[in-house]
Order: sequence, then structure tokens, then C-alpha cells
Amino acid sequence: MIIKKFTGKTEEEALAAAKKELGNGVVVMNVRTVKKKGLAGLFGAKQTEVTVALEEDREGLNVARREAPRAESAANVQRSASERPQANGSFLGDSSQNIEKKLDSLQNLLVSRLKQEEDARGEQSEKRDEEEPAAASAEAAKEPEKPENTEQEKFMRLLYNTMLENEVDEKYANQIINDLDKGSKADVPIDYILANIYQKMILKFNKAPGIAPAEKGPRVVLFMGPTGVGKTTTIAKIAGGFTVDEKKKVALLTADTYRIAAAEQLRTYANILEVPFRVVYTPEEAESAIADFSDFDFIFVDTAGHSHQNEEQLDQMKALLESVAKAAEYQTFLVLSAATKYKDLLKIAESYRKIADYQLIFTKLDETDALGNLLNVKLYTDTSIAFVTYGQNVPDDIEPFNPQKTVKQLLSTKH
Ligand SMILES: Nc1nc2c(ncn2[C@@H]2O[C@H](COP(=O)(O)OP(=O)(O)OP(=O)(O)O)[C@@H](O)[C@H]2O)c(=O)[nH]1
Ligand SMILES: [Mg+2]
Repeated sequence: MIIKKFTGKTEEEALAAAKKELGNGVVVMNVRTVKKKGLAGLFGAKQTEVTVALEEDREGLNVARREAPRAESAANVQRSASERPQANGSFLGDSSQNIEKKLDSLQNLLVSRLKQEEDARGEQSEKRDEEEPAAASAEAAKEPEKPENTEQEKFMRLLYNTMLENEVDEKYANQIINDLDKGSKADVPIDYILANIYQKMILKFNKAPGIAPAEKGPRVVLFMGPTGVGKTTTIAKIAGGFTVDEKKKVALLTADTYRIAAAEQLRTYANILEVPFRVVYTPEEAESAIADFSDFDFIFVDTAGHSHQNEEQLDQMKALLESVAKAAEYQTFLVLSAATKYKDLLKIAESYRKIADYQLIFTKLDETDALGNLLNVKLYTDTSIAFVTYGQNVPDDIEPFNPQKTVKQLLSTKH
């Protein structure tokens, strides 16, 4: 594995330099803004620094180059993270710049954790030897001495345990480690293992299309999901970005007629944003509202939160989707809270799968420090995560999903 940094005026320029030198197989691992070296830096000139990785096989052949499409998709993932949501919603800020911590610091953290574990084990066995010398020596006599685990094996076990601590499903953590196992030799450096696993995990989160403008007419975007996960708040955040920063024409509809307060909540946001708002009671009304807003760029539709076990409500949602499909190009988002139990998330994801092809939005990242469910649900549903939200502030507490940042968290210990 080659890991190298390239700089350029833009991310594209830095990536082009990387590809020129290392080929198309490079995988982008990090993007950040840096000050230009020398005098220019003093005057605040900024550059974009891209850290790329390239896999090599033993003969020095470029494996990644042969796997160019896959590696390229990783580059796209990175690009999507630094891009704003579609319609180039620049309102959300360049989240890739938030990744200040380098891969190195993650490695240091893991290595120090490994050392701590070893020290603890050493102390324990010393203690045992002191307490039960006879038993310890009997044990030693019984078992022929096993070869010491290699540093690499210990490191992989540590990464595996860290993933489990972050609530990655054992099944997926095993897959990731096993994938790596095959490719790694006993004597590869630890930073190779870390970079490799980091890259493989990023590849598992494929690029989300995000919210794309329609080819013709307005793009209707429906938000669905369980009660209280933050659907209405998320719509307000997204609508805020598109109207204020992107100057797009946005209209808001709510099909949530179960609670008066629910409609009022969205109406309030619509008033603040000075965008039209309408309550739709039936699928037909949704269709005619869409026709009325035919010269708008985006129509965001809020829906009533309900239990995924409620078949009747799921049928109503299906009817709404069918009407919307007749009236415009549409996309659906399933909004899930990162703080929901894993098993429940899977059931919810599955039941909504029956009625729509959705992208995911994870809310309430601020309410949990274990992000394993993002990877678990992503892999289970084989869809993609478009946005994450991390607080109640409208419109600020939202960003496009950033796989690099999440993978770093999944490989980080909480201590
Ligand atoms: N901590 C935290 N709270 C959030 C986040 N997103 C939304 N909330 C809060 O969650 C609560 C429910 O949000 P709503 O937007 O009303 O949720 P909903 O999914 O529309 O709820 P229903 O319409 O009742 O199904 C509110 O208090 C929000 O402020 C988030 O990312 N983090
Ligand atoms: Mg709501």
C-alpha cells in the first residue's frame, strides 16, 4: 500500500496529480484544506490536500489499477462527501474539511490501546503465576507452547473489538477482517493493515445520489419513517439550505394529518422560510398540489410517523407514493434515528422496503456514540446514506453523509 499526499488549487486538481503519478486506481482517503507553504501561506493562500492510497501486490504490480472501477467508486464516495447535496446544495458546508484528524493519529490511538491491553495481560499473568505457581506450571507443562500471536494478528483483533464496541454487527466486522486477512501477509506493517481496513470500510458505504433536481418539472422528495425520529425537523433543515443558500424554489407539503400540531410545526418552518405550504389529506390532493407547484424546483413532502407494524398506514403511504409518481419525478428518504435499537432498525428498514426504494437519513447522531448501526443498516438494506443530523438546530445540524468521518469513528476507541 502506498499512501501519499497531493496538493492542488482544488480537490480535482490534487486528485488529477495523484492519478497522473499513481494511476486511476488511487483511493481517496482524506481531503483537507491546507495553507500554502512559504510566503503565500502567510497571506492566507489555501490549497486542497488529498491523501490517496494505492494497493500494490507483491510483484509490485498495481492491483488497484486492475480494480479501477471499484477504486474509482471510492474516489467518488470521497467526492460526494466533499460535494454539497445535489442541486449542489452548498448550504451544508464542506464536511470533508471537518476531518482534521489524520489517519496517523488513529493509528497512534490504536497502537497505544494495543500496548495497554498487553500491559494489562502481562500484569494478570504475573499475578496468576504469583498466586498459583503450581497450577501455572502444570498448565505450562500440559500445553505445548503456542507460537506468540503476531503483532499483526493482535492489531486485527483490536480493530475487530473496536468495531464491536462501536456496535458494528459481528457478521460485518468478521467480513471486514476476513477480507483483509486473505490479502495481508504476516509481516506487513501495521499501518498497511489500518489503511487497508479503512479503505475497505469506506468502499462499503457507496455513494448516495442525494437530492437531485428533476430532469423536468419539480423534484418531489418524500420523507418517511417511524414517529419522532426527526422527519419534520430534517425537512426544515434541508429546505432551509435549498432556499436560503441555493436560492431554489421550494414548496412544502404535509401528508401528516394525524396530529394538528404536526402540520403546524411544518407550517411554522414554511412561514420562516417564506415558502408555500399545503396540507394534503388524500393522495389525489397531493397530486393536485404538485400540479399547482409545477414551476418549483423542489417539493418536500412530510409524512406521518407510524409504526412499521401498522400495515394500514403502510398501505396509505404506498397509495401516496403512487399518486406522487403519477404527478412528478420523485425520491424517497427513510429517516431513522441512530439511537434506535439495531433489531428494530432492521425491521423498520425491511417494512419500508416493501413500498419504496429509499435512501437513508440518520438522525440524532448526537444521542449515541456508537455508529455501528449506520454500517449495519447500510449493508443490510444495500442502499446508501445521504444525510446525517446531529442536533435540534435548524438548519445547521445536518450534513451530507461522510464515509471517511464515520469509518474513523467506527475504528476509534471511546477511551
Ligand atoms: N438530539 C437531536 N434531536 C433531534 C434531531 N432531529 C430532530 N430532533 C428532535 O426530535 C424531536 C422530534 O422531531 P420531529 O422532526 O418532530 O420528528 P418527526 O419524525 O417529524 O416526528 P412525528 O411527526 O411525530 O413522527 C424534536 O424534538 C426534534 O427537535 C437530531 O438530529 N438530534
Ligand atoms: Mg413530523
